[in-house]
Amino acid sequence: MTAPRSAPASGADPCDGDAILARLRALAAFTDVPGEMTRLTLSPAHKAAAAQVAQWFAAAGMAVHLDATGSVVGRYDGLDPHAPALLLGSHIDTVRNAGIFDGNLGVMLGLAVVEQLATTGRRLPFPIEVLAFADEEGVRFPSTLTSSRAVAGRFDPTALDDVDADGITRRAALQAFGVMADATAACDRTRTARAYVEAHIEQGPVLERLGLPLGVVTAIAGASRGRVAVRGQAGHSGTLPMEMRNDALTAAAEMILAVEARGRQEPSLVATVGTLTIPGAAVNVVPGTVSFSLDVRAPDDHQRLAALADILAGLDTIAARRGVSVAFERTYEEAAAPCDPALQAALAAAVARTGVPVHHLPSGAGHDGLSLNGALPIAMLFVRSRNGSHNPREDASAADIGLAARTLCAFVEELARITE
Ligand code: HGY
Ligand code: MN
Ligand code: MN
Repeated sequence: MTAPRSAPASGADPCDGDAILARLRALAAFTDVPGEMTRLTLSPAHKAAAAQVAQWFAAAGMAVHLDATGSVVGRYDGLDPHAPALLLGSHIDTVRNAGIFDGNLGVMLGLAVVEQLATTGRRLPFPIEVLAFADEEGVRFPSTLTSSRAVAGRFDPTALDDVDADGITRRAALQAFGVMADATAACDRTRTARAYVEAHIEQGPVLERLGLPLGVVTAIAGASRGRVAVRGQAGHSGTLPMEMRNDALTAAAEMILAVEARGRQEPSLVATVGTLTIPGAAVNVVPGTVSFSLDVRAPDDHQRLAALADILAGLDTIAARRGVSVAFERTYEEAAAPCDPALQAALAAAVARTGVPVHHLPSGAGHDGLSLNGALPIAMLFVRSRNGSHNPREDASAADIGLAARTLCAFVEELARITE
């Protein structure tokens, strides 16, 4: 536990959007791939970024520790140190060649709230904790949300045996990161926290189209993820007649288009194939083995599971017709998570206080709040973003970031008011 140090420099405005943006850019320097934002969970860049976040948390007057899943946890005590804490934060792991806002912005906004309180010496009736979750994107290992699941008391120990593309287990990666991988029970906050509230860029076009800087999230879409393995018969591309082929790649190609077609059938459903792997690929070899990822999401769980069932049945039909085998391994499943109505109302009141029209919207993207569904009340504040997300053009303005910081500050004061 790092001893809390002094509050931020006097006179600085913790909610200044340009200053928060500057911090995000400084944090983006911690990347595993120079020239782009790639910070996979428990990587060297993640460790350096976690150290930097811990330093900022400590400078803001928080007591800081690294939890057993690699998340940085900062605590700013309240008047009653035994009161259940309000958890703020987001994740600092990224996808490959990401933007600098996805996840990281929510952590910097949680930090800004504490800095604002520390600057004025304000203590709320309850503690605030800011979490920089270590594992939300699920890019390096097959399972994901392990950090927030640990906070929800739902950590699955089998995730420690997940293996990355280099054959490194999550357990080994956590040990190299410097944490006790088996101590996740201590992460469980279900009895010592009151709520989890995350600010995040919207990552979609809604707020931009409406010309609104902020949005209050109603629910987070549920998701099913997995890996599809297609096995045919490898062959010589020059000697194997077309009618005798069991080509795993052309079968997979037809399957991938079938996934897209099913996803298009309903407006709020999405179905995506994000990765395609062809082991031993060569220009003159008919592929015998292919695998691809599957990501199916919807705001309604029945809708999502029905679509997944249709997709898997469609893969079987294509496989039978083409004389290949197909197998689906589910690697991730989270039900849709409704946001707490009282927290939504408090967020909406805070948004209104900043003079911004209140708009409620669902989240198609997954977030750490999915893990906490049912364990803690959750809520999310969306910040307008441009150019989508999961790409380096992802963007949010300093003005909107400043507005989000002030809104979160107003939100915690609103929570304090209804608590006192
Ligand atoms: O996949 C998601 O929706 C999130 O960005 N991890
Ligand atoms: Mn995110
Ligand atoms: Mn993301």
